[in-house]
Amino acid sequence: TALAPGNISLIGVPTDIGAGMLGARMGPEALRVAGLAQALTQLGLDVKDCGNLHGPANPWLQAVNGFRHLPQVVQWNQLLHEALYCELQARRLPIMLGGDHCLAIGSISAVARHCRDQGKKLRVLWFDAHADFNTATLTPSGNIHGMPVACLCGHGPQELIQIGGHVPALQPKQIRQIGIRSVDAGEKRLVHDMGIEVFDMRYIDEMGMRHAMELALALVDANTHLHVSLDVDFLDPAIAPGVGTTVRGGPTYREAQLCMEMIADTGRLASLDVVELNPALDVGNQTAELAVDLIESLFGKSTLMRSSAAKR
Ligand code: Z70
Ligand code: MN
Ligand code: MN
Ligand code: MN
Repeated sequence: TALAPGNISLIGVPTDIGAGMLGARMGPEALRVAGLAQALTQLGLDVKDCGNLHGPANPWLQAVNGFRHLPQVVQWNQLLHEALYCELQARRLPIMLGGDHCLAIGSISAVARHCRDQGKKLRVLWFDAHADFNTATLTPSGNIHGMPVACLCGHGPQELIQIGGHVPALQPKQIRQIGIRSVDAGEKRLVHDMGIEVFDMRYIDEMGMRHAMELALALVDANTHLHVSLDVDFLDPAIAPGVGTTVRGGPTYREAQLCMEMIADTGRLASLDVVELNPALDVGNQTAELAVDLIESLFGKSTLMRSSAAKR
């Protein structure tokens, strides 16, 4: 199987502007300290670290009309949208080092724009404990990291939903959510009504991660751009304590590795967000190290030359 393209760009997005807790702004450095660039280089990839984007500071204010820090979230996402779109146009595979999950509005809108330019199909795999489908009226917190999927699907403030120039940036049928286990009441209804395909923990318990991933990756073909948005709180808190909102009962190390390996096998990974890592809450740097470990698998580290029988 083909591996992902060989030119990687790391884009640091050091912000916690959309989160309910401070600290995710340190995520990019923790991933660098955990050796992300070196690990990818060892796999034979050409890695360029673009450094960090510089957006507004976190003013730590109350929500206004259902949104906390909306103007700052808009600025960060506009910056990221442009930076990422440039890397994609330069035919590089960008990895967003987050930063809280609100950054997916900027990243995925840029990926969607790139796919429209190139006539590519887009598939977004959203690994998260949360559905991140809140709106101003549904949100219990006003934190915009709980809203990126809704915004990408056209439900959100004008300034955020129009960032890619095309509203909505994304169709619900382009998204698969995996690992979901904490969804707010109103949010549940909306995710259902939008028709998002969700492989929640109940599904994974009953059917297994392999089956969930086979379906999540169904119909991915040579003309598909695969975007992975990895919220570290997807993982069980026993292995990933360094996140702001831990939810127990997440995937194990083995299940998470399998997800990454099955994605690597498609050879279609074309962009990646790694978000919500909060080094202030981590034990040592173990969650960042785990993220690097999983990213290595995503880029084919553990993939042996497998017979077609073993693959099936
Ligand atoms: C909750 C909210 C959330 C991430 C927490 C939590 C959302 N549904 N997302 N951590 N990554 O406030 O909207
Ligand atoms: Mn491309
Ligand atoms: Mn999230
Ligand atoms: Mn989450």
